[in-house]
Amino acid sequence: MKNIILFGAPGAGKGTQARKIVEAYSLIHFSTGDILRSAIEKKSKLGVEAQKFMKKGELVPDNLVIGLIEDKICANKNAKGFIFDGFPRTVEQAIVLDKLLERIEKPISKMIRILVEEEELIKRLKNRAIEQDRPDDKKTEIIENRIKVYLEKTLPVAAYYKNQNKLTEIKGEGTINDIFERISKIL
Ligand code: B4P
Repeated sequence: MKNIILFGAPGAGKGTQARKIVEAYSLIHFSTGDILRSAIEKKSKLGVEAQKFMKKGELVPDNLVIGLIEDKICANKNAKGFIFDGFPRTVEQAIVLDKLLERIEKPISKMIRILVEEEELIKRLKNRAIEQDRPDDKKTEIIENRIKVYLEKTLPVAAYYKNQNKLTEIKGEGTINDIFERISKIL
């Protein structure tokens, strides 16, 4: 079983690459961002709560996000593996994920961190605002806050997996296919 975490700043291309990996390697895609956006669309209890944080570019609280992962892992115990896209985003989330995977004896195989310069991230997210109409991409202040939150709360997760010798970093600039090739070499 391969359990891979795709890691990077907002707009680094996690979702874009995760979709390609899932297709090529038949892994299960777990994107907390997609799940939360779908909950917002359905106006579920989770969605109403998550929207308050996402529209400001803040992280959704751990207690709301952690329940999602438990359900998904328990429902797919015999899968070939998972691609975790946008999760874990805090060290607390990483600790819970490790414990859950330990229970089924299928630990994280690798974290792949996609490195992209801040100027390029902002450019991509502004383009995405036009293409996909995502409210958290629309204002420069919100994008900047998401990058700040990433640096403060999410970046320590890379150090957490580096300590476990599971971190690999790749350059995330170039064409989508170039980056996919870099990831494929690692996988
Ligand atoms: P996410 O849905 O995870 O999205 P993201 O970080 O903004 O973007 P991603 O890196 O996936 O970029 P993409 O491939 O789309 O998070 C959204 C929000 O949800 C968070 O801010 C947070 O509030 C909340 N949330 C999610 N998970 C959470 C958790 N675990 N805990 C708490 N809160 C959580 O690429 C971006 C754009 O670039 C696209 O338009 C794409 O087409 C383009 N692009 C990609 N690769 C490119 C390339 N090589 N060249 C040019 N453009 C490229």
